[in-house]
Amino acid sequence: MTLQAPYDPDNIFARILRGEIPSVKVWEDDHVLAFMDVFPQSEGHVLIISKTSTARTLLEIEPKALGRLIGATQRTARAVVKALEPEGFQIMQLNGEAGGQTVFHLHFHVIPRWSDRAMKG
Ligand code: DGP
Repeated sequence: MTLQAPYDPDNIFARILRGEIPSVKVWEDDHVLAFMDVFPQSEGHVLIISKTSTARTLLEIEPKALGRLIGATQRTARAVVKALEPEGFQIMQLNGEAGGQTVFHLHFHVIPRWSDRAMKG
């Protein structure tokens, strides 16, 4: 699948947004949703997505929606750090199949990390 493929309205995250697939929500507002990753790379791995943008990758999202998504990612990281007190964290954002992306609704990962716990993924 190329980076330019059209947005699939039945991708997993679109279905989560429509409530067709359950998710463990961390928080949401009118523009963004943060929810737990079902295949976590560490305890507290959270995904953040836009509710309004149908961008598949970082290349497509318009600046205002991107700003909201980045702001939500920072708020999520703060909440995860407060709750779990990791020694560090990773922000991950993958684009295209060759870039490791598996769900084609743009998303950011917040992945807490501890030096004494093996990294998954
Ligand atoms: P990426 O590889 O960047 O496209 O990440 C997609 C992430 O989505 C991956 O870490 C696993 C997660 N994921 C896949 N299916 C589901 C699902 O049905 N529910 C939730 N909560 N996460 C999912």
